[in-house]
Amino acid sequence: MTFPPGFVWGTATSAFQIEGATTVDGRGPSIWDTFAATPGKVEGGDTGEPACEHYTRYPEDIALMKRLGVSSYRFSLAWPRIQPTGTGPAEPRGLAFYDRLVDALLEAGIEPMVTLYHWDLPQALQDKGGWVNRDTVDHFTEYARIAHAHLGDRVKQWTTLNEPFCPAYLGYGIGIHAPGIVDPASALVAAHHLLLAHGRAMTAMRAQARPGQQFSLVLNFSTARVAVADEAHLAAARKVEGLSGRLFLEPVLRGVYPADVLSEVAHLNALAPAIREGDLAEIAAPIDWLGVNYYNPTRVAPAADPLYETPGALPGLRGVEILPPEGPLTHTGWEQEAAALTDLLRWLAEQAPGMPLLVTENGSAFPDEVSPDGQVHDPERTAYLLAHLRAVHAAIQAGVDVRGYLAWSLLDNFEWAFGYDKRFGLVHVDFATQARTFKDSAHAYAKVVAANAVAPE
Ligand code: IFM
Repeated sequence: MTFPPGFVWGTATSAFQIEGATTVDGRGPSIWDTFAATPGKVEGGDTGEPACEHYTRYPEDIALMKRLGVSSYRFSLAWPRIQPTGTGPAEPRGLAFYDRLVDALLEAGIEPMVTLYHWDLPQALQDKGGWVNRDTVDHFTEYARIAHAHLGDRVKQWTTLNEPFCPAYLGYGIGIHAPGIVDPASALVAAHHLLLAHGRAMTAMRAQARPGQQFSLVLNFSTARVAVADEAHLAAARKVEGLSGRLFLEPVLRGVYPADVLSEVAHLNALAPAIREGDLAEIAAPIDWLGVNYYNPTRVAPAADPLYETPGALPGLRGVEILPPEGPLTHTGWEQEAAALTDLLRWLAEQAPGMPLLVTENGSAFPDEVSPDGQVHDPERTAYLLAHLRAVHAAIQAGVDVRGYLAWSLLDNFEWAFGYDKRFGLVHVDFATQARTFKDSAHAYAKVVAANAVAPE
């Protein structure tokens, strides 16, 4: 099952999850430093230290990418390294780290793909309300301008945000991510401000862009699955997909919030009042491609009571039951269904005709250990990886314009509220010694990359 010529193969990470070195070279505290230092917020009391010590070990990590054979590396910049308090002049030592990283990637023949925001908001901005405060939109735009002006002579691929769903809904709605606020209305306001920050930063970067640069947004999607395709079940699925996916997608593609989603959340009286004239036109600034993160489907059913307040991350959702996932599950308790990725990509192609898609994250956590033979045998991850690659191939065969696949993640890393216990890496990290070991899944991925093809099941 061969992929198109020029198909982009890569891996993805994010700053807070791998860098460590949270107090060096002028870096300011981020909301994740604060959250992780708060007892009970992160499993095992884990923090952003040591993570993978990527701040100093990046040459070794680039060597791992070379060994995988990938041509692209998606990583994020830590805003608090570049502007320690979120505003004001750039910290040269923070920029210098990303200079070293980008230069070393280019030297290795690997294309850097920069994400500006993967959830590590400077704490000083959170102290003023964070993403609920509209001023954060302009601060983000200024940060984007600084980062893009500095690295734009070498970096061609720019993504504004990774998965705005997570900082908005998990961070402000149910509080299981930083900054730990539990208020569904704030979640919707944060979502709007994140989208506005995306659009405004996109326009600011385009205004100073060099030829050949591309700008994008990365969204996460979880296909809703129903046991019975009757009207009530399909309506439940539509509500879930609306609040989790279309609320972020449609304003970017079409400059409107979906009417059904606006009406679903109207009782919170939060989203509509946050929208000002001109916002949606800004959010709809054209993107060059859409990044798609997919891990698992969500099983849904209608609730008996239409006003039943659905527990979980979706702010204001009513009348829907989120059903338990069906096994075998990954270590994060997520259902595994590769066909849902094919369906998702096909659906996106219908939603956004002509828009190139990249699978910017996909992967699975399993409790891996280094075996006595010195290897890491991870048959479940290998099976998950190959099944999802076949699913991407199926979408391409069906005519979807998928340009690349970036495996999550290069390394085992800090998996947010789960701490270091949930391992998503193709490469195992022993956090006590920082030893890196290729897992069997890494060997399998390297084979696929080398062949530009995945073997049929
Ligand atoms: O580790 C995260 C990543 O930061 C964002 N997308 C999902 C991954 C796995 O949970």
